Amino acid sequence: MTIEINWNELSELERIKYESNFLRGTLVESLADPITGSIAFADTQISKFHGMYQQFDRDLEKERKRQKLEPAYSFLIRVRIPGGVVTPKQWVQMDDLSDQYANHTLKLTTRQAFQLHGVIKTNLKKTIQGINAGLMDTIAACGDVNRNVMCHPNPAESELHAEVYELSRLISEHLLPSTTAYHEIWLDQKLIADSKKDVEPLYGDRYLPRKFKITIAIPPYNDSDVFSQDLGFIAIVENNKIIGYNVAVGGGMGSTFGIPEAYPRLAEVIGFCTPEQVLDVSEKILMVQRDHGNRQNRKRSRMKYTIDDHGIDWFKNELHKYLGFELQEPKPYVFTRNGDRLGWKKGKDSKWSLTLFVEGGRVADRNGFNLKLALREIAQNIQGQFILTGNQNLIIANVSDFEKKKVNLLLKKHGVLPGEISGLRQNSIACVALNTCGLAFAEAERYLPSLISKIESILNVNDLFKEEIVIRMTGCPNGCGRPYLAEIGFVGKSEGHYNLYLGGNFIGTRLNTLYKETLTEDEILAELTPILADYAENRIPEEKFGDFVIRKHYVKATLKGIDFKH
Ligand code: SRM
Ligand code: SF4
Repeated sequence: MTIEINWNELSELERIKYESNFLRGTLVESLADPITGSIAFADTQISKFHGMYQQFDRDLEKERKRQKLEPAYSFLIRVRIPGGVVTPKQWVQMDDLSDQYANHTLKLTTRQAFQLHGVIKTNLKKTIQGINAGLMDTIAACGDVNRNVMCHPNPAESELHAEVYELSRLISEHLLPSTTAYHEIWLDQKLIADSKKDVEPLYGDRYLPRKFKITIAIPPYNDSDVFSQDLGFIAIVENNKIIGYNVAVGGGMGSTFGIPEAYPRLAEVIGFCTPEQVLDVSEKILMVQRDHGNRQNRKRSRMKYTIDDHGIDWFKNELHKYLGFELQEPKPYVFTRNGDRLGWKKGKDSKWSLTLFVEGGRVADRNGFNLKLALREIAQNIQGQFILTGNQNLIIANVSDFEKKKVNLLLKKHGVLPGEISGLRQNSIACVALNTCGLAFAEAERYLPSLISKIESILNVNDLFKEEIVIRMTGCPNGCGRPYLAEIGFVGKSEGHYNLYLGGNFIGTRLNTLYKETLTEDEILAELTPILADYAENRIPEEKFGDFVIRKHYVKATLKGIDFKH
């Protein structure tokens, strides 16, 4: 029986996905079109499922318009790396590709993935082939599918961490789309003559209503912001063994100015499952969202809204029907922090790991601070692993005593061994924003470092330089740097103007609250100066900044996403 689809009721993307013939669209034709550096509109949507976004250089926008030229189109390519783990060889491969085809930088994202920026259309295929030659891929790194699966970032830390890393890989593989379009288009694998043979048993022919995100946390570290994800697993450890996972559903950061029905929301813990049930639970939660998510309005199509529209009890019941069994009662757990713990640490087998601060996740060589070169040489000289964290940082993991010395020497040689970094900067995240992000209203990655330097002057006066405070900035309300979980959050409103949010907590379990709107830099500093002075003077021992601003009534705690105001 065929079901009639009333396309008029659905978002335009639904038809594009349906008509794409399992993600083929007219990508081959678009790539071959020599007239333009862009691809057809429908292909810009379908290419996301293959791990790339069409963009243009926004710094050149006005000048190109003046010269009556089309925008300077290029693409970002996102590499799927479950758990963020790559070999040193793969690091070198990515470094090579960034120089050959991209803008000579690597971006380490907030979801433990690599991004290459500035790849022009004629280099797309070569770049994707290069990534695949390095045994990585970009499948489902973007699009209405399950995205890169995150987890606690250091499998070298202990057997428990290795176990969650392996699980993140398995979940990622299990939820991949099955279409062969990627292999045909990018890797020149044989065209399937009758593409009707393609089926998507999990996703169906219109895939998910919207993107879907998963992470796994191991308490006490909430280092991948488990409550910001559609689906979060919280490992429950007894006698040094993972006995299972609490299941949290319905997180998401995206919101929109002027649309109150689009808001950030924290995931809720709905139960507990055994390690053997994780794949099934992931699959069935994704299927509930596939079948019940909103396909009319993409502003309301994330799973967080499916849950708020139908209620958490409905969602749980529905999930239990799909599963054929019930989740157990959730187990107690405690988080003590989010963010990364920087510096050298000894892990299992007496091997060392260095968590290195990478400002804004941008790996580049600048003014004698040659991070990119240093990491390349390190990768050429050690075994072990390179691990991208969920906070845009990098762990050089699993190295011997001898290799540790080499790493330190190479960092020093290239000017990277940092002086002391403030507790604020250590806990900073900035999304990409300008010049590549088409949705940015304001700078983030290119601006936050200098704003932090100015806030550090205030911290110094108040003897707070070492105090760890979570600060995050995004260039628009979509929330790519998870700003609504920060103790100090900035969201770009227009060029040079930001909303200031206060009152997220240090453990990533509370949304922050709008404190002041549309501030310039001078206004930001003027607002923060007395609050930080008050904090230094009047906090109770061990009190974190985000808790202090609530206790002192600078803002009220946001208890539910639906109450979040811009
Ligand atoms: Fe994001 C869209 C960059 C993590 C929520 N995100 C975008 C795009 C692709 C802009 C676009 O659609 O044209 C950005 C590309 C900018 C560029 O030039 O690179 C972009 N997002 C990023 C990255 C690179 C930010 C970073 O600096 O690290 C992160 C890549 C992650 C990855 O490797 O997959 C990134 N994005 C996130 C996160 C954080 C997370 O996943 O933990 C969020 C918030 C969590 C969530 O999904 O709710 C996030 N991005 C969005 C949204 C809002 C989604 C929503 O529900 O409303 C958009 C816009 C959209 O989808 O319509 C978006
Ligand atoms: Fe772009 Fe907005 Fe995401 Fe920043 S938060 S990368 S400006 S979409």
